[in-house]
Amino acid sequence: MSCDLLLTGLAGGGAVAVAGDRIAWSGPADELPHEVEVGETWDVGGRLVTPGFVDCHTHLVFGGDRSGEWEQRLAGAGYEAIAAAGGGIRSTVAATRAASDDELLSGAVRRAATLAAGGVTTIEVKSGYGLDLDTELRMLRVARRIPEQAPVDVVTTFLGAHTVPADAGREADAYVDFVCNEVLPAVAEEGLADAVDGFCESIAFTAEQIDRVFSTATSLGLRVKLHADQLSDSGGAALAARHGALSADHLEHASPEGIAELAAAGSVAVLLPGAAYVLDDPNSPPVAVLRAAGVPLAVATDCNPGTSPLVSLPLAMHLACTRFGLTVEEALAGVTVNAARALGLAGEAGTLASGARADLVVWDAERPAGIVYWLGAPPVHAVVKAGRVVSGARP
Ligand code: DI6
Ligand code: FE
Repeated sequence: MSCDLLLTGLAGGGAVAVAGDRIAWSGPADELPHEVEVGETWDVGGRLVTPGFVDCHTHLVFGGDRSGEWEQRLAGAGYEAIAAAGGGIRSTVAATRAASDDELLSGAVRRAATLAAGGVTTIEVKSGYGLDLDTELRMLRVARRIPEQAPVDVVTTFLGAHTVPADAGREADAYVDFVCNEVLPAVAEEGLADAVDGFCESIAFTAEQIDRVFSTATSLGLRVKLHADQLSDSGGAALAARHGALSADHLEHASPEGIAELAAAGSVAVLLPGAAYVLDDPNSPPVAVLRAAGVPLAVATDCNPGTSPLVSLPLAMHLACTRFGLTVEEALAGVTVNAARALGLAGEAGTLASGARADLVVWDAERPAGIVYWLGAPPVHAVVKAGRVVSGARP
């Protein structure tokens, strides 16, 4: 075995060998097989090295800005009332349709680069602010181009069932027909999405409507995931489980029965504390019930212009610990191994196991808490993406 780069001197005495864009070996330094031929050696000086972080739930591609809406909420207006009055998601839909591809791409790249500066090397990006055929396809094409300009891999998710658009006087059922019969087949035909998501909520779609979207997705060979039980118990967790979802996300109001079904289906629970924080939602996901059921927990930013304008995954980890009661170790697993699993990338991302993509972060910290407790300045020392040092210097 030979490797191009050997990282030694990791906190805890570990070493990681990188060959090409893959991890060749990792483990205690004194167990490095003698036959390994080492190219360059990099002594990281006792620093913590983690897998590159995976942000497994974002809405990075959008037009416009909702800071005015946020000010309205500061003055007492409710999120659901703003949505019902035609603001909220629909205002971002109007701005996204009006934006050019270049405008959409430059905003998304700026946010992706900010996430990357906080240790993220893989990002899931959803559509859902187009809600017409052309703009949904444009959003996904733009998302796929983010890696041309930021050092991240992107996984795309089609979220046509985000809300019923204001135009064409469409009723929810007719809009769901349009998504199933016209948009989803076009998305699948062009290979633009890795998964399909929906917003199952009183202000969006019923479980029966999402059920139809998911059945269509499955028939087209696409895995599903769901915005489930965020604002109310809409039966989202059970619906996700019934379709073998990769993940059910939010879950503030999920029932114990729904959680038992998620556990049986092997779905990941993606916790999104940024949205709970920004909406000042006093409800937390039932973390103790999820833990007891053995549901893997992931943590993501939910970066979106309405409910979570958050571009730091370490800050999402911090909020998951302080607001949702996760331990630091759970938060770390939540942005690595479990986040990768929520994207169908187990073994490929979010792990230092041999064979995985060589995405690594060297932290100016000796222990995970040294990453998570900082607010606003993630202590990234260097980032290795697919075997190449993309930020920070090595001696
Ligand atoms: N993710 C979403 O898609 C919705 N809430 C959430 O947490 C709405 C996002 C928005 O208001 O634009
Ligand atoms: Fe979301």
